Amino acid sequence: MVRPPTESPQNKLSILFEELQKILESDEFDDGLRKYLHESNPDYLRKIEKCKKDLLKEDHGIVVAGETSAGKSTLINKLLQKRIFKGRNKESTSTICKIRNSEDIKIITELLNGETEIIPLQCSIETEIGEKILRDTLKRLTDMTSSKDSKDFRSVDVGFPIPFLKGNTIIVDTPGIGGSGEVSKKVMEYLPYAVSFIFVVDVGSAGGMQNDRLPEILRSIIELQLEDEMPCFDPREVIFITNKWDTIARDGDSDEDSSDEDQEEKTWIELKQDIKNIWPSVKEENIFKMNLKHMNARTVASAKEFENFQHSLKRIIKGNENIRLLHHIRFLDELLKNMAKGINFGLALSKRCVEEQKALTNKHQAKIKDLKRKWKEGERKLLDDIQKIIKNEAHRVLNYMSTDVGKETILNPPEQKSLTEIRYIPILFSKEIRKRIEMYVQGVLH
Ligand SMILES: Nc1nc2c(ncn2[C@@H]2O[C@H](COP(=O)(O)OP(=O)(O)OP(=O)(O)O)[C@@H](O)[C@H]2O)c(=O)[nH]1
Ligand SMILES: [Mg+2]
Repeated sequence: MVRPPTESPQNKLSILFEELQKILESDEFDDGLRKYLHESNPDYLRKIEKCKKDLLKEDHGIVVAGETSAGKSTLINKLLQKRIFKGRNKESTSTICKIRNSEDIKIITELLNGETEIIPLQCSIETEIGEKILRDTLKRLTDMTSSKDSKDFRSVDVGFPIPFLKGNTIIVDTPGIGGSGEVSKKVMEYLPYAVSFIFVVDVGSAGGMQNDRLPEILRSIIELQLEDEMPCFDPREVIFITNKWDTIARDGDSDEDSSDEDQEEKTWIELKQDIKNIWPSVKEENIFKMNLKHMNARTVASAKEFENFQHSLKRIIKGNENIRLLHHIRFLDELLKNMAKGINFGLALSKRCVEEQKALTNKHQAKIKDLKRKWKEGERKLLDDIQKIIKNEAHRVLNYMSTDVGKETILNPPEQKSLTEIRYIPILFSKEIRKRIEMYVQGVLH
């Protein structure tokens, strides 16, 4: 597949993703931040990888897909108002055909082995002859009924002035699903490059939607989406064209009581329900009822329906302009915002820790200070109390000692000899008196 040029915005964005990836995987990116980002953007590393891969896809393909002979190539002719493909009654489109807006008419082929070749075309698409030259060239390159070699191309890229195709949006014609295996494989391989789909359903084919091979593609698309391989694809913007309503039998097979119109209306309601069942996100206004081959004055309803379809398609094309770039820029922006939030959150958390620790230390210090203050106060009070007790006790003792009973009890305790019985030798006598007073004081203090 063609890669965007080095200087292209896609490439620059891809480099940005690569740098971000390195930062996110480095040790500097701490676990707290990683955890934060996992919650805001689950699986962010895998998604970045997918973004990088998706940005390398140059094509914004609106892929026209459906069963063989459903009318895909006819639809594209109608859209371009040019008969660039020849309608065939049997399986015809053999390869992916990308149709893009380009000032000059040009065709580039890509072989299955990746080799590309420019096919020179000297004509103007605005002239009938120029249109025929292009049709004949494409017949040779994309139509298996004309050339067996056309199967060897992986894709054929055709450009000419198509004003309604904006940006790098392209319309992609695909081989029918249910055709020869090898061509179906090309469609499946191309699915991840699609940003939108137009599914064409042949209402006249036996069994209608029940037997259609379309659900195979739809299932593959759902799987690709689940694997994040089509991040820019919006399943609500899928278009279903139910085609070939003119081929529905009006031969009296229907109930006797109901008219052909009633029967057609019943089929239409059932078909819409079948489509909603297999693609629940489809919008009712994106299911169209058409006769692509016989769109003329007689089929006014079909022509009106085609106009509505063109409006829807133009809206989708406009919505898909630079879709890949915008989608991935939005993801990068969200990721960076969440990283910033995560970093701020981490900073706030660590700041809170420091502040909390500081507050705790202050609290402890205040507590210690308070304890010291209380201790000082207590100590003083205690000393005061002791002093008071001592003072009071001293007073009490002094008063007691001053009384006759006191003097008698202190100086003549029962277990000691009476002072009157002690021989009076002044030094020894005064020593004895001091000893008896001390004995009393000791007794008071204990
Ligand atoms: N009766 C009828 N035939 C139609 C209608 N639309 C397309 N056809 C015819 O159906 C045949 C197949 O049409 P294509 O446009 O080649 O179909 P396709 O889906 O591109 O087919 P492949 O490329 O082989 O998968 C052609 O002969 C068309 O003319 C329609 O509304 N009614
Ligand atoms: Mg075709």
